[in-house]
Amino acid sequence: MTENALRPMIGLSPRLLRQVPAELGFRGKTLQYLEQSVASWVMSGDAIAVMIPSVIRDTTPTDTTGSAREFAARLDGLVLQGGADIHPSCYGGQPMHAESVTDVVRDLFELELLREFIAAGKPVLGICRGMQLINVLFGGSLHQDLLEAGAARDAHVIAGAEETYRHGLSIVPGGWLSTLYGGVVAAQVNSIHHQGIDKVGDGLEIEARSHDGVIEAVRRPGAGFVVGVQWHPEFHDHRFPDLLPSSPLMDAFLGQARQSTNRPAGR
Ligand SMILES: [Mn+2]
Repeated sequence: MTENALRPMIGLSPRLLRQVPAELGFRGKTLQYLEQSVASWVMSGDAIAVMIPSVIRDTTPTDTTGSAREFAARLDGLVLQGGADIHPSCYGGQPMHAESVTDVVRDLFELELLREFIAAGKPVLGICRGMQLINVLFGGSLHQDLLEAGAARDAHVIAGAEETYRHGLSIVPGGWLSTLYGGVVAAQVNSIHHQGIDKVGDGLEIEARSHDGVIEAVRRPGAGFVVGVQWHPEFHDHRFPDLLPSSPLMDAFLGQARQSTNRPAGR
């Protein structure tokens, strides 16, 4: 890098908190927030991270395309955090669980961001719900509940053990992910989800599955960087040395992001 080179600036889409605890003092307001592990993970890779506020108010899209396009033009990559279930209407399904926590406003905003960052040739990385959203963007569908659908043998989330729950991962031999990890084909990953990919999106390739067959990583092959992982690499830190290291994945993502930062300062 030249001495003028800028570190990549990575956009993180927010989680939305609509029922704010009274003690926080935001009566009737919606909060947009980051879970700090994901920002720490991005910034551990010699990048800076910013949150991209949702520009959709309530359920009315407000100039989403223009704003999302400008974020995509100015930032060097996009990371989608985990969070609430994706509303089934996004993939042509009917909600099977009225009690499910969904937020279609966030769904629409993140789909728009994904579309614009991919169109701009900027790398995108989806974590958990973010992987599922990449799948939906490319026309795929989801199991609304893995166990209920018979798509998993074991639960992929254990209440109260979120960060410490893990399962086996089978990485496709010879695939992009396995190559990234020096040929590794078996690992352990943190798992916190009850939904998962059903129909794989058009043009996406499966890079890894859980021990019981659930799709845990997808990637769009070819130029660019469109990758989603069902596990939480941001929680795979020094506390859990037995889990798949998270830095090769971030390094690969930021390697792509740096290609868009190789321009003079003051752009
Ligand atoms: Mn899992």
